[in-house]
Amino acid sequence: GLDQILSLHDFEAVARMTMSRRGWNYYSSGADDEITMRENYNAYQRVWFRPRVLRDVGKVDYSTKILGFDSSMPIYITATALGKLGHPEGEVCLTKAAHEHNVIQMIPTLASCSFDEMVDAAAPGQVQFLQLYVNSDRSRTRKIIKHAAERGVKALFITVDAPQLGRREKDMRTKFEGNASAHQTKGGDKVQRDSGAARAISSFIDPGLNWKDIPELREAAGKMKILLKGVQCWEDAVLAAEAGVDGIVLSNHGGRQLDFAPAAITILPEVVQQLHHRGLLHKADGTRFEIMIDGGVRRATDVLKAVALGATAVGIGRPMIYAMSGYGTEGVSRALQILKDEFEMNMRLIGAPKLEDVNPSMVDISALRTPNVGPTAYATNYELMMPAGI
Ligand code: HOC
Repeated sequence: GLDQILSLHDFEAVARMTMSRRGWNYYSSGADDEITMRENYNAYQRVWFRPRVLRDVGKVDYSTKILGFDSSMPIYITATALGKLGHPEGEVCLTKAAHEHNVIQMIPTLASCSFDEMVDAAAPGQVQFLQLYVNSDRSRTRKIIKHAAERGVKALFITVDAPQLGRREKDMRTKFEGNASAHQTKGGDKVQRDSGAARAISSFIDPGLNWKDIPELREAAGKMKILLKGVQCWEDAVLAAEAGVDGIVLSNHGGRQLDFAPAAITILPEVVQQLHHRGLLHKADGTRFEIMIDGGVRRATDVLKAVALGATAVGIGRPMIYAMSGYGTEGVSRALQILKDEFEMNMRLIGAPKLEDVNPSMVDISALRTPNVGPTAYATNYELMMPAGI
């Protein structure tokens, strides 16, 4: 049962054993040889702490603000598509658990639940962000943005790492039989039903999207914050800051798009440094150009490493979907509680009473660029990870 789940890994083990083959193949797959997907996880093992002692850690506070909005911890539930492949209630489970734990949910464009269902499931005042794929038919995109603003969404995350779908062979081997017609483009492009869930839902996305489109999207966003999700090098981080967006997510889409894209944590230090050198980290109004990262996060220690290196917050995707798949809202809630417990303990052990204390001096990144040698702790042996009695 749920009480035997001790870590985010355990949810993955349960999901693998209990999910439909289609669901598992969709969520767990990465692009090509899944090198980037594994590297996302492995890279965190090359960042070590420099713990401090005697710092009065009787009380620790890991609450923070993300884009100015309160969050109980420096994480958010990032967008993942097709939640009902995991659980019949779909993404509203994420919405409800996010509220219980005061964390922010990023609503996915390609969710199984409708956008309105996810907003309706939110508690009064609950902050939600929206991840957005830009449609080849821009009037549709403008309509979505307008509706999001009317429904109180606080920030838009424009996905920029997916001009075309990555090749996830595990997913492609499962035939998609869902009703994908809603996602057909206006021009009548055929949805390819015979090659995986991802391909069936992605044909409307505009590969022509480019930097010149950003001002218009910025304008359409109005009072909502706007960020680019899927930046993968410092040059583009600089262009994003110069384009006047509110921040970026360094992300390779969970290793599902370009294989051999770098893990976000490995490029975070140079992104922060280059923005800092150009005076782009702080905006004229005193707010920060926020840098978030995602991919491969399974532990609060991973998040603390990212925070130490300058990330505002870290997106967690697959682990939340796995928790939801096994146990619905309760599972996601448990996953978030596990992370809170891990934050509390690890902030004590590194000697950081507050998140502001988690700065670059608290990590040693000398091994960051050295590839892992030999087997890593990446848990591919799911039988070993499986908690007893499940
Ligand atoms: C070209 C569009 O984010 C996934 C989802 C959907 C991908 C659409 C990509 O499967 O990673």
